[in-house]
Amino acid sequence: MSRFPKDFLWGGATAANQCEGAWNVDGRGPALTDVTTGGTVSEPRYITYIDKDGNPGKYSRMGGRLPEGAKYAVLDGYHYPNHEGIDFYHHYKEDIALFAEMGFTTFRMSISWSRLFPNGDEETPNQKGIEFYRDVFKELRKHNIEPLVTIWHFDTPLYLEEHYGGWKNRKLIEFYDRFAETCFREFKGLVKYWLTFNEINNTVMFLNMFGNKASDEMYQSGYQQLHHQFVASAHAVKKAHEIDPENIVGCMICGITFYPGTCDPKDILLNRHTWEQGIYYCGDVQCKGKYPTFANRLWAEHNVKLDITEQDLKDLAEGCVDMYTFSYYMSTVVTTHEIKDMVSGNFSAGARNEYLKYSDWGWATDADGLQYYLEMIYDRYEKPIMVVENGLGAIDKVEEDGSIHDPYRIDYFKVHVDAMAKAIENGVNLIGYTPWGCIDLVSAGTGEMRKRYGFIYVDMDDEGKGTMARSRKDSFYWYQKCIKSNGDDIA
Ligand code: BGP
Repeated sequence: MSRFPKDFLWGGATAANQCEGAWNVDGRGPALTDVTTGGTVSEPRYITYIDKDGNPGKYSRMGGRLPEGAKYAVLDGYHYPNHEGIDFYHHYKEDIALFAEMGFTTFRMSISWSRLFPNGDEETPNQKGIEFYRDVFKELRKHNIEPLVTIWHFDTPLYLEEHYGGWKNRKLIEFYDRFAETCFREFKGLVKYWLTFNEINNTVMFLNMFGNKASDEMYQSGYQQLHHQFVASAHAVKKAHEIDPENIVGCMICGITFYPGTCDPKDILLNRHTWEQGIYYCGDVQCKGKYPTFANRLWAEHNVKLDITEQDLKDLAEGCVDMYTFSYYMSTVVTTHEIKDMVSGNFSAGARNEYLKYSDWGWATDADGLQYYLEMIYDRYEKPIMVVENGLGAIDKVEEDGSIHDPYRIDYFKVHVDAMAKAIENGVNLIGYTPWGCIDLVSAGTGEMRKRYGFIYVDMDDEGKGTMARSRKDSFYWYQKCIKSNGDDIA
C-alpha cells in the first residue's frame, strides 16, 4: 500500500508574471512587476518612476513608496526581468511536454490579470488573452494534466495601482469580481481547481516580521486591503460554484512554521500570537467565513478601524473556500529575548535555529516544520489540503556535457515528501503537491534567475542573456521516479 492516496495530484507550480514574459504582447497591459528591477539577496528590487518634474527615480520595494505626483515608468539603463520571464508565452507546448514526461498530473499556473483586462477596469476582456490561456489549458488536458489556477498572483494591473490606489480602494473588489467571473465562464470545463489570492497573508504578516518597524498607518492600510481581498475571494467562491458546481476553490496562504526561541512562557505566548497574526487570521476568515475573536486584539494593537459592512460579513460567511492550500519553504523562530544571531532571507526574518541548515538566501530547510504545519492546519479546518509551493532556491552549475547535478535539491525534496507521507499517516487529508518553480523562473523576492528552483533548467541569466533553451537536471529524473511510484520510491 502506497503512503499517498491513489489519485494524489503530483505536479509543479509557476506564476504568470515570473514565467510568461511577453509583457507587452497581444494587448497585455503592465503590472507592478513590469516596473520592478532585478535585485539580489542583499540589494532590494526597485520600482521605477518619473517624478512630477519629469526626472527618473526609483524606490525600494521593501518599504518605499511612490512620491506624490510621480508616475510608474520603465526606464532606460535598468533590467526588468519579468518582461521576458522564461518566455513561457511562446514555449508552453515544449514546457508542458516536459512536465508530462515527468509524469505531472497537475500543473499550477496563474492568469495575468492585465493580459485579460489590460487596465483592470474594462467591461470586456482582451480576446487574445483568453485565447492564450484556453490554448494552454487544452494543451495540459491533452497530456492529462489537471490545471490548478491562481487568479491573483501578485500582479494587479498597474493602471489600478495608479488610478485607484490598488487594494486600498473598495472598487478593486468589483474589478476582481469581473476578472474572476470571466475566468470561470471562459474556462468552464477546462479548469476545475482555483485559488483566489496567492499568499494573501503576506500583506500583514511581513509587517510584523521585520522588527515592529511598521507604523500604525501601514497596519491600517494592510488590514483594509486584506479585508477587500477577503470579500473579493468570497465572491469568487460563490460565483465559481454558481457557474460550475464542479469547481473547487481554495485559499492560498504563505505557510511558515513559527517556533518559540525558548521555553519562557512569554516566548510561548508570543509564538501563539505570531501564528494568529501571520497564519490563522487569513485562514480563519477564508475557511470559517468570519473574523476570529483574536482579530479584535490585533486591530487594537495598531489602532486599526476597518470599514466592514453588514453585506461584507454576509458575503464572507457565504464564501468559505473548499480547500486550504499553502506554500511552505521554511520555519522561523520568534522570541522576546535578545536575538544574538539574526537570519534574514528575502522574505523572512527571525532568530537563527541552530538545529537547521540555511540556503544561500537564508531560508531554513525544515521538513519537520512541514509535517507540523500540515497537522496543525488540518486539525483546525478539516478541509482537504494541498502544498502548492515548496522547494529550494539554489545556484546550479551546467557541466561541459550539459548535465546539471543538483543533489542538494533532491535531498530537500526527499525529506519534504517523507514529511507529507507522515502527515497523511497521521490523518491529514493531503490531496496534492506542486513544488515551486518546477521550471526555473524569475525569483519573486530578488528578481534573480540564478536563484533556481526547477527540475528543468532554463538558459537565462540575471542580465537577461541566454538562449532560453530548456534542459533536464538530475532532479528531473528523481521527481519522475517519485511520481511514478506515487511517492514511494524517493531514494
Ligand atoms: C512565494 C511566491 C512565489 C515564489 C516563491 C519563492 O512567496 O508565491 O511567487 O517566487 O515564494 O520565492 P522567491 O522567488 O523569492 O525565491
